[in-house]
Amino acid sequence: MGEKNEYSESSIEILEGLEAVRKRPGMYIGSTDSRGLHHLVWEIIDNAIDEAMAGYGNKIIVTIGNDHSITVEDFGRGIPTGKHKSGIPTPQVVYTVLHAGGKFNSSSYSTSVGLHGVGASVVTALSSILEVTIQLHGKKYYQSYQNGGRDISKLSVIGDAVPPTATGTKVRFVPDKNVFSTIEFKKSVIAERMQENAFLLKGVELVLNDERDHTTQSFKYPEGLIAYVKHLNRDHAVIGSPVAFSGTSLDIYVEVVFQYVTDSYDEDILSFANDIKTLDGGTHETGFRSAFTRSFSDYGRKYGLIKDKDKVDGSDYREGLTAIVSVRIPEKLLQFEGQVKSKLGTPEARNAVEAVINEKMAYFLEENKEFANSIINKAQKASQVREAARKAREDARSNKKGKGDKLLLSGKLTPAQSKKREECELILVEGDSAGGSAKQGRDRLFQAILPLRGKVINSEKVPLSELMKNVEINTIVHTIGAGIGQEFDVKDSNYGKIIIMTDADTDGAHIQVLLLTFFYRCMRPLIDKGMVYVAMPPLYKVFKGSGKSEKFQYCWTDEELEVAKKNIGANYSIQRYKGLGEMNPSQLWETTMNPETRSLIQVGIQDAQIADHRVSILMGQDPHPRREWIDENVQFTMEDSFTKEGEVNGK
Ligand code: 1YM
Repeated sequence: MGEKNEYSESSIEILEGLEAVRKRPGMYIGSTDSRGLHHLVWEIIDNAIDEAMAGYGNKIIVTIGNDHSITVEDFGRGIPTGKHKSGIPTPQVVYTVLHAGGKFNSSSYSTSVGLHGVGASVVTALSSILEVTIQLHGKKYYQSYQNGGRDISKLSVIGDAVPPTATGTKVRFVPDKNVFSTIEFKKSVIAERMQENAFLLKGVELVLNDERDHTTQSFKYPEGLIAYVKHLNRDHAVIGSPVAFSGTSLDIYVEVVFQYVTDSYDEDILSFANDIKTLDGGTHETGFRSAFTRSFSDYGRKYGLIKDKDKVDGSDYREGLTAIVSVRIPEKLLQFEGQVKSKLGTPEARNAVEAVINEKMAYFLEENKEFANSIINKAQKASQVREAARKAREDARSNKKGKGDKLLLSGKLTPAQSKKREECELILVEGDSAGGSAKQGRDRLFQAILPLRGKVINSEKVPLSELMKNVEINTIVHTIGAGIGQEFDVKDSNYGKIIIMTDADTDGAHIQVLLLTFFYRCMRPLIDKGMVYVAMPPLYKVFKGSGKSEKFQYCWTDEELEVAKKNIGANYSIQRYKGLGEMNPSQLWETTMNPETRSLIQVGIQDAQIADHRVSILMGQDPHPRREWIDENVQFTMEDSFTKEGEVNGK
């Protein structure tokens, strides 16, 4: 192979002229719109990235000029300035000779393996000017290619390197405005790509200057992929810190980082092969999935957490998972698939990833039993929801004769008249008697009433597959009509608001907690979208005089009661409402259901999480502390845990 530079200089194949590129730019960069324009930037940046990845230079500076130029500067070895075997200076070969198939860059993990495919000369062909400045051997070299590479200056020394030991490459180009439909570079597009590269190039600083608005952004992540996962999960509630593994197997270096979130069912797996994003996954991702599943299920079986009858599958372990899988594969093994080469084909990558995960994950789970147990528990719930969803779909299919029939599953639902689903409200009412008042008092145009008899089943104690057998839950699921669990699609909801209306007492609080837990676990998008509310019946009615008086006031809190007492004067009486049933239909409408006068509390994700957590604690083995605890702590009044937003107290 000889010395590196010699090798590179002699391995360039000359295949085509730049004329071909100028004639049919789309063939080389995909399109001549904004996307194609940015392709030019990636070509140049990728060369700088390759150099940093090979271990040369720890900073890359990109500048968007206010003259429609882009400048990329790195502090690597500098493109060799000697003559290529063809007699042409190497930089000129790099920037004016189309190459295909020939290996440009000898670093063993190079990204430039015909992926970004086309090479820097394409940028020259589609630019009015491209200039390269190289610092090497204590000198500063310069060459320019103008007019799509038709006019080429001599490669010349224009001064000394500063400092004399400095090395690196700087390229500036201005895209040809006659080629592109736009020559406006988009800061956000460039920044996003640079940030992604910075996560992968642990510790290398990528700086983006924009001369148009005098801004500078810097991306540098000594934590690498760990920082990437944190970044991806930045707006989520996470479980613990990211977990990171790395190791080498079959000559392939594997790095995996993952972290779970509690506020999403989605799995978000990003994969990279030699720092190229593999949007369509491939063998490394397959290896990750299978080893990940296997590690958890081996552990679960070993400790008797998972039984053979459990139908936990891989996707259940990946609910709420954010993961990055990155492999470095020697060039000779690297192979991509698919039209856009966005899928890794290297078969060894699967085995390598599996080997690394199997080994490291087994240790990790043993050493972090609490985490392991909680994820297995979570996966079991996910599998139950999946199973329940499947059953529900089957039931719906066998029951459904025509559209809308699923609503008839509940004999108790009093539907709303409006066909505009988003304006309709489903009011879940505790008890048949309050349900009766609510039916009479409601606005039949948009309010549907579903009375819930007795306690809603406790979704913590009962497997979710059983949950669907519970009449109340089953009725709710079919009434909302949007599925359950992973199958849930909020777009199909028959209602824009789901309102939980219970008595303001312990049992009512209990029902609220159970329903919220159910929505949180099984219909989370309803909560994410702020469609779940808790109704607030008043606690008191204060009358002037003995109680027959026309003058009275409803109070929702003790503070309001105090104010009301003062307003009314010395002679008052107070009625304390113990349940919705104590109100007649018109009182119920006026105080709790009429959008003009009612108080609703919009349930936020945190409230639901708190409810979920409470259920987990409360519904454990020992029943005794339960009621006590609920009495003391669960007062779903406005002062408590609910976020008070959306509609509040219209009085
Ligand atoms: C702003 C763009 O292109 N940097 C860059 C490119 C090269 C090298 C270093 C380099 C590579 C090698 C040896 C090698 C390239 N060299 C060639 C070729 N920044 C930018 N930095 N020495 C220097 O791969 O062995 C092509 S790219 F082929 F001329 F060696």
